[in-house]
Amino acid sequence: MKIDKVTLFPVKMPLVAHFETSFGRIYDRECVLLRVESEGLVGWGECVADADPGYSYETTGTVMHILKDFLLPLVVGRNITDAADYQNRISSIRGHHFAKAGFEMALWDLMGQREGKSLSQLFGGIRDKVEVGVSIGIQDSTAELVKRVDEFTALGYKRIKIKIKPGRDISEAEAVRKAYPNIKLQVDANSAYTLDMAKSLLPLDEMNLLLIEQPLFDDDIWDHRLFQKQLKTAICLDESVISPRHARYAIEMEACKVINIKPGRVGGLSQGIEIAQMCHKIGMPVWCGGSLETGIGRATNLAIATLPGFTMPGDISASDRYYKQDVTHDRFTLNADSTITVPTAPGIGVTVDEAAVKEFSFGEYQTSA
Ligand code: OSB
Ligand code: MG
Repeated sequence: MKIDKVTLFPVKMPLVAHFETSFGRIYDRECVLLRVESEGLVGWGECVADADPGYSYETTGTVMHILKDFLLPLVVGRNITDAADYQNRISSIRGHHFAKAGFEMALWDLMGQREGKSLSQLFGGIRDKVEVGVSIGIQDSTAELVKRVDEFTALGYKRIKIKIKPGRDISEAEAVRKAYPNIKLQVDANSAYTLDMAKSLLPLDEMNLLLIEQPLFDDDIWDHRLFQKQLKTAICLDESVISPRHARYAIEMEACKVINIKPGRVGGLSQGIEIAQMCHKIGMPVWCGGSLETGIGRATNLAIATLPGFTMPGDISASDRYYKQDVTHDRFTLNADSTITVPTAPGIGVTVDEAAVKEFSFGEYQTSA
């Protein structure tokens, strides 16, 4: 695909409700959207950065910088044959996976449109609906958290994830477990504990959780191995698995029993697919994580989650859970069986509301061949 023109839109979108993790609370979500023109087609991608370097070192600002000054000059005006060719061309850039993944997403959209195939078809997906859950942030009180869980279970979500942090962990999980003795429940610490502090999490091991997500440092694999040895419950790595290579390290070290795949974090859909295939081969379950995506990233997350290895519910909730106004005309809704239907139209399979993109944008940038 000859890359003719790229427009970057850093956007700031109000969330329907604040979202709090162990690294902070947000009321709006920032990300960078890419509009890529190629051979008369328009493809869209989403870089899942945020305003602050809380989840990752990448921010809206670093994504704009890396794309403008380093990545786009390597691809604009070039003929890119596929995702492998793209990854090869940008391999001189270290890190910055959100930036890399955003352009790759737009490339997949273009390739799908050219071939008249949906992303799920291009990836070799095997389902038309994906089992999903909801990720609930830290609330002002435990009672408030249980109320939020009540609301989401009433909407039909059959898998609940709650965010935890030191001092707001056992009490929160216990309260939700007591209110819902049989619900699929998991917790996410977003790297808030040291191995030493993690001893305080041992009571979680008696609460029949699906998994404990990223309890230790964001760049750690070894200490997770040591903590996993102390638990019956599966540790799931999120932040630490930044590439297929890191997934292999985690598997070989027995640092986890499950992996959360986020295409952005691992540097692109192609890299997420590689991890999924690696895990599927050895029978390690994976699921698709989320980063409060717009309709663009949500569509591609659904597509990758149709691959055979994705056997656990994803953090891919309905559009209403995040945004009153999205940047796609299409909105995703929850089916009665706690699934979301995967787009079938060519490419990402959703249509972008360009007026909404412009409305949320705070400084677009354009470059062409
Ligand atoms: O750690 O999984 C995470 C959101 C932003 C950053 C990190 C995470 C999350 C979520 C939300 O848990 C998942 C979603 O609903 O998109
Ligand atoms: Mg996580």
